[in-house]
Amino acid sequence: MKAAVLHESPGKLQIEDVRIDNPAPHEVLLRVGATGLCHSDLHYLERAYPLTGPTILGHEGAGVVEAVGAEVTYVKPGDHVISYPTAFCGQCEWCLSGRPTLCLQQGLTRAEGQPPRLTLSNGEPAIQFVGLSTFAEQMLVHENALVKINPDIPMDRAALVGCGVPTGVGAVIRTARVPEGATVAVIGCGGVGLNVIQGAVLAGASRIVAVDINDGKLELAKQFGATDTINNTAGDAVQQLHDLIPGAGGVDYSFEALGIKQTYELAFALLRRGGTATAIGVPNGNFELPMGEFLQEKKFQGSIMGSVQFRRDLPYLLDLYTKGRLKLDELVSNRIPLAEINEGYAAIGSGSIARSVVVFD
Ligand code: COD
Ligand code: ZN
Ligand code: ZN
Repeated sequence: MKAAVLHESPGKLQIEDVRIDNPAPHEVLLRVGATGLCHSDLHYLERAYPLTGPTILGHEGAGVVEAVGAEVTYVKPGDHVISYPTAFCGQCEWCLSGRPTLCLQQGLTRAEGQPPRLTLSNGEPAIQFVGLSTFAEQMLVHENALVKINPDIPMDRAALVGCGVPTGVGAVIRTARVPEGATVAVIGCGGVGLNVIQGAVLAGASRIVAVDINDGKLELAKQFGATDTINNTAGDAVQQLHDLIPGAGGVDYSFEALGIKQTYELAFALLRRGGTATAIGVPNGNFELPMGEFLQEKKFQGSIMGSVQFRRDLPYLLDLYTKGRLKLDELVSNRIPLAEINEGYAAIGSGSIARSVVVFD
């Protein structure tokens, strides 16, 4: 099968022939239908991340089951599924306390000494990114990384529910649990930030202020439900917020959906007394917060994969889509073949792109 391999970081993806193994007892072989270009993979292409070997990236995907291991009972060939990066072991303290996105993920990958799931044509094993590697025609994953979906949902839209949609919506409704009527600011209105905005709409936020450096992305933000926009290259964003909501002192909830020091610090600076900042991005370095403001009960917290329980929440999100309460069609700006994946990433900053999706025939 063909797959997009990263040999060094920073670097470009190379399309290569890769051998995929047969399913072990608890594994499932998938034919990938579609996979989204999330910024988290781009961090590996752009920043110097230590790779332990040639890596097949991609973590936002949907597909059809081709074969299952001897012990698999959850799915059968022909089922449509979405994969999720935080597979659950079902036995650790976090799984058992209802927080599977924090699972230690023990025993879900192949043990040392077992044949690798993925092998390059020169015989070298390929690293499987977060146990998935969706930038490929096929995937071999643990059954606990999958959720079954209604086969009527188109693959390109289903793929986005494998990361961007739950990461953004979940940060609002599961991690921060934003109450009705609260004011919200969202920094970074890309594939994930637009879904934070959708989450804030679902939560019944009274004001949803979108912050971005790109006017095109701010236009998209309005289409997804932002009530106000701030271009933070056009003057101090904190002052612009105070002008938009006079006398409030900031917002109740802010969300960082990019992953740089400046936007981490901005997320905290946009808060009013008692407010909560939720960071989704991984910062490119350490950041500083004014410690005195913690005496005003301001909070700063992280969110991974929207804190969702994916076999409960992904079908819920697809149900909202089916009922017209969640926008997925509008998220897919561009459909491309795997061979154009580097060009797809080069276009991620374009104002008209919400998400580019690789589709397979
Ligand atoms: N200020 C405000 N907005 C900015 C700035 C800035 N200085 N610079 C860029 N932006 C905007 C861009 O114009 C764009 O609209 C947006 O930020 C970024 O959008 P995308 O589409 O490039 O990125 P996403 O939405 O795909 O990804 C955002 C993440 C936060 C998920 C990602 O960057 C990240 O940090 N991932 C690591 C964390 C992780 O692994 N999460 C779980 C899986 S995703
Ligand atoms: Zn992602
Ligand atoms: Zn676990």
